[in-house]
Amino acid sequence: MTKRKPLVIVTRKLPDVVETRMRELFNTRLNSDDAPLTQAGLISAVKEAEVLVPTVTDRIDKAVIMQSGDQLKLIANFGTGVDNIDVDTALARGITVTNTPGVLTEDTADMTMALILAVARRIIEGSEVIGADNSWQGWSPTWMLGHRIFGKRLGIIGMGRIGQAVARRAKAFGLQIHYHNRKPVHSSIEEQLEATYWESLDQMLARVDIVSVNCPHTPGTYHLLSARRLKLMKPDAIIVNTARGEIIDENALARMLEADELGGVGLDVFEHEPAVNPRLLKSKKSVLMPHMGSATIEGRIDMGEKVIINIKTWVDGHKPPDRVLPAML
Ligand code: 8YV
Repeated sequence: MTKRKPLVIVTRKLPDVVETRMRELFNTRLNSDDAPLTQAGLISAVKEAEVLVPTVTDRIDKAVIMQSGDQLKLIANFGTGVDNIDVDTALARGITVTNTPGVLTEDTADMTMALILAVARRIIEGSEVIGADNSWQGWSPTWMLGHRIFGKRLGIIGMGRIGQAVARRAKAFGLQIHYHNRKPVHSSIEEQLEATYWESLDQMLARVDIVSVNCPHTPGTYHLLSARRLKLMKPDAIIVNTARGEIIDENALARMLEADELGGVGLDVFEHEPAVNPRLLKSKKSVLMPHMGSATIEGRIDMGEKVIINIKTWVDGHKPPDRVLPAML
């Protein structure tokens, strides 16, 4: 007996191998021109789909979920962060939500280190001096000086998979690892990373030279780096964010950069993506990236594979492995 194939609607273009496999397994509707769906487009999708595969660019809010048909049973997010989905409303309607944890850990940690180095060592500014028409006037002992990272203190906010992957890399670069988390990590991990736990984020912020944001965006972490907290930091401190823009009060951050109250920032994510605060754009001390933390072909294929496994397990009548549970939010 051949199994019925559920209608799976995918909101964005995914790597070819992922799309090919999805087509083999499911009745898959793809978005080959990759144009993001409007809210109205998302509503029509949830009226029809049994499984919706959204990404960070889709706002699956209460209004969307409340208009879904009874056939919608699974939202299999292509991405780890689920702040684009009203998970509580979905769960209350009996819709399972899954994500893709683990497979973008190393790539995101690499991007974090890249931003730390880019800001501290002025990599982008230096590269722009040569640029297409080489305006370099020659070497000078006092020109283009950045800051050494070896021996400095790194404060990681959020010591989950990505935070720990950042810590492993940072330790190899000679940084001292400090972290703030809801609770301390296992003592064996702390020992291995020689990491110091700070229950008080305020106290950690005042003492570190570099801050890396690696926690999820939840109601509890919205503007965790508020104007007040940003002011606690050393005036030459660097902040790097590869998590979600909403965790930092972006206006307050821009104001402090303008006032020369921070050493620099490296941002891969923004509060109102894809819009970027014009004041951040103007700052010479900012390195800005268009949400590329997990942008490797390997990572995106692995994410697709996770989405497929979650859907396939559900089709086969089992609990998908990467279910998002209320305790995680
Ligand atoms: C993804 C991310 O590219 O997985 C996440 O949470 O932030 C990104 O790296 C994006 O979310 C895909 O939906």
